[in-house]
Amino acid sequence: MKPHDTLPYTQLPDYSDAERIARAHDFYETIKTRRSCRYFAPDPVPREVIEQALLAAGTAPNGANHQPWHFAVITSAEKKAALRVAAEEEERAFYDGKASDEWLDALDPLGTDADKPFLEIAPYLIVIFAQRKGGIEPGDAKQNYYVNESVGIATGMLITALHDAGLATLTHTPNPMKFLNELCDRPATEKPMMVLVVGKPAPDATIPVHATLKKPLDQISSWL
Ligand code: IYR
Repeated sequence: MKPHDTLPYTQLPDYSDAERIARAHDFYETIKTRRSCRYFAPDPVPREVIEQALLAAGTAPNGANHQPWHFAVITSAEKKAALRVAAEEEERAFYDGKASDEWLDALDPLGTDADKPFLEIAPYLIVIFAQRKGGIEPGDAKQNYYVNESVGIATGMLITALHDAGLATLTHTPNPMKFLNELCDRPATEKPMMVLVVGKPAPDATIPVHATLKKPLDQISSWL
């Protein structure tokens, strides 16, 4: 390594192997109950939960530590309604012709369609933007690196943090998403990546059986 400013890395607890194994099992038990939820309760959720989850997301590994993300948190009924109108218009085009038959067949077991009432029911819509340019200091316009990877990891950590707080989420991806820049007052240099719908699940929420079928370890990994 070349000389650079350093600090000792002492924050990781030195668990025993048994503790590590137990914790790995416990975490899997927690995270395996995460589901994409399409039925939300209108109940309010404290803003502090969202703030802490966003701070957790902001610790994600990323290119050159430029942290190339922005989270626009929509809470106003007017903005949610406007987002729903725009998203449903695009979803109608998608489901009524733009999407290939193969794509629609793949979505069939999820039961999704162009109706997105949850966009007005859930207490929070977090619109996630990727910054192609930025850097570390506010106002910087440097090149950012590994932007999609960085924002993808941060989004995964955000979903995980919200799940850990007992909240349901849905990654919603209207296509195309350009309308989100204006709606959220974000510059054209930022690319909207997805809308994360956040809240409590409705008491009668259901999940598609299809979504519960997870590939076993021997299919998702190889050991060399
Ligand atoms: N964006 C659409 C379609 C959609 C696409 C995939 I791939 C999904 O896993 C789910 C939905 C929608 O939100 O309905």
